[in-house]
Amino acid sequence: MKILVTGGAGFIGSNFINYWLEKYSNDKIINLDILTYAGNLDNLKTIESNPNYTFVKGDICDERLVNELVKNIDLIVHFAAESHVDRSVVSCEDFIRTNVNGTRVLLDAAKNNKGIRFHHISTDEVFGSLGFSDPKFNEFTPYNPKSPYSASKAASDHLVRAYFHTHKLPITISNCSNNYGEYQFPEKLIPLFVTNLLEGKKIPLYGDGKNVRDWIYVGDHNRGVDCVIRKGRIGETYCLGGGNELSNSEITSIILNLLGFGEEMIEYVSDRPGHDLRYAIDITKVERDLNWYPEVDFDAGIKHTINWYKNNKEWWQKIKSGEYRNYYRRQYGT
Ligand code: NAD
Ligand code: TDX
Repeated sequence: MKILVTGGAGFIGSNFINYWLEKYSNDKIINLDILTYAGNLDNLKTIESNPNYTFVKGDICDERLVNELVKNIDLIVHFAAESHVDRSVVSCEDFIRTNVNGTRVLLDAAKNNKGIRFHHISTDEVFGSLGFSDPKFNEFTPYNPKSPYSASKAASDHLVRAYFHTHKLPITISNCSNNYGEYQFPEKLIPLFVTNLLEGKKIPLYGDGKNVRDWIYVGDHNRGVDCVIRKGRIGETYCLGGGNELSNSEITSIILNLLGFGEEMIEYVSDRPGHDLRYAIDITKVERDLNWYPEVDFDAGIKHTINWYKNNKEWWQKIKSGEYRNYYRRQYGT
């Protein structure tokens, strides 16, 4: 099989490429990534000389390039996106451009070149925000995105489904909860807090810290994507989640304990505007239909992740001393 992966130099996409080429060593992957601040070829060092892997630096919004690349492709796995909610609060122009129009460009290219299967990577944030005692999100939950990021992802999900209904494009969608693991860009909660503590810096907890997320190890997410690609029904959506609901305060305490720091390292900062209270995913459908369930328990996953950041300081120090440093200064004034 020949696969076009978009956004394969990011956190989840690079994990997917490493996973896929190890498991399906005869498949060929083209990785189309423009290398925004979040794209990093260091994430792909172990496979860069694999003859079945090709990297193309380019924009998913570039119709000519995308049309060229999809020739002879069997499957598109679409990870490329602007992915950070806080950035979408500051400005959402890039989010609309990449997440909405970029997805449209890929869908058109798939439509115009018969026989291409399209798998779209999406998020649980399209469903909005749960109260503490609300039932979890599932495949029937109405869309109700609240941030500019989640609104752009919801728009892309709707477009993908519209191309299935209107043009009979063979699509599937997966909506996953919060990922964690190695190579996650240190702007997201877990890698930001871990790397700050490793540098002896404080950790900025938004609001009262009571917001809840459902955490999944990135490798479990990508095994789920694999199951949806191989066994999912065309036209359908699959919700993937880790079954690990934790408040941000709970996550913070776990990280502080594992790194041997106390609560004095917490800096309570103003809340994210429009901060979604709780995400949680009901995985009944994927367990029943695809026999998929997360395998990495949170205690083991977070220890593994923290150790990875401890042992790979060069990877994140390079990022934090570059463009990201200016971003961090703007956000937190330090
Ligand atoms: P990331 O920000 O780490 O990586 C995104 C990648 O897309 C980067 O390599 C970037 O260079 C690339 N990219 C951005 N704009 C592009 C463009 N115009 N053309 C080509 N490449 C472009 O993101 P991530 O956390 O790995 O998320 C990947 C996907 O998974 C996204 O679609 C995101 O919405 C979704 N998702 C993420 C999570 C999570 O917890 N991180 C959870 C559920 C779903
Ligand atoms: O410095 C911080 N302090 C803090 O309290 C950061 C960066 C975050 N938080 C809080 C906000 C959230 O409640 O931690 C929680 C997690 O925040 P993020 O890591 O920014 O993730 P989130 O906003 O939940 O979105 C993530 O999961 C769903 C990904 O970034 C999305 O791409 C994915 O779709």
